[in-house]
Amino acid sequence: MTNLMLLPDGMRRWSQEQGVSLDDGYTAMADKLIDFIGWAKEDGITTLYITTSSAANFSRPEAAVTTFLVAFNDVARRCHGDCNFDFSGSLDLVPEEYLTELEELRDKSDKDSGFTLHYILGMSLTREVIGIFNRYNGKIPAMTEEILTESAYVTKPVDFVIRTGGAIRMSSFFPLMSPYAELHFSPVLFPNMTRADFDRALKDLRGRERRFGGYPA
Ligand code: GPP
Ligand code: MG
Repeated sequence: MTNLMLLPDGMRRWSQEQGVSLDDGYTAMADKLIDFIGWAKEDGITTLYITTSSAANFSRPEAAVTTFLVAFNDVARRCHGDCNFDFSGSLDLVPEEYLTELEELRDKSDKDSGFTLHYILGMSLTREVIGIFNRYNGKIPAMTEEILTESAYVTKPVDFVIRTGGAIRMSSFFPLMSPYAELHFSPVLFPNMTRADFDRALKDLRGRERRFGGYPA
């Protein structure tokens, strides 16, 4: 039971390199995501989290925001029949029409497929924590780890994270309750990612000694 979080980065640069539009870059991302989902399934990953946006991404020009929203909804539409589809995040940032479709796809998706695809939209640690505080403020005697966990954008600890596109940082994509997630940073622009790159990333991540704060076994 291994879960994986993917931060697909590098579409704007890929579009520039290829001399194509940003829309075409995100279409290439969508096609690659379909491949990636297949690789993850073949590799025994049981849940794939995809960070589809940070809260800050919504301050991009409107056309660029529409481009990424359209591309991710397209992927969910294409694969919801073969997976249990779910999503979470700063949903107040997401225009209604996209959310409504994601809800329909979630409800229609194959709950018993044994593979979960989970989008996190509008990621932001500050929004996440402030949202949880405001939901419970004055209603509970004290915050507990259980309440924090069940309210987080990602409620299960993430095992592995892959970020493509060359940046060695998490930006605001860190899953709040996953302090021991193993991180792999790939220089490859996401639309260029190959099965060999995926295998290399998983080999690296699976080879790590995970100690969860303890001494080696
Ligand atoms: C960023 O690519 C990708 C998204 C908007 C998806 C969520 C963001 C992550 C970083 C996971 P981009 O359009 O920013 O391309 P580039 O990195 O080339 O500027
Ligand atoms: Mg980027």
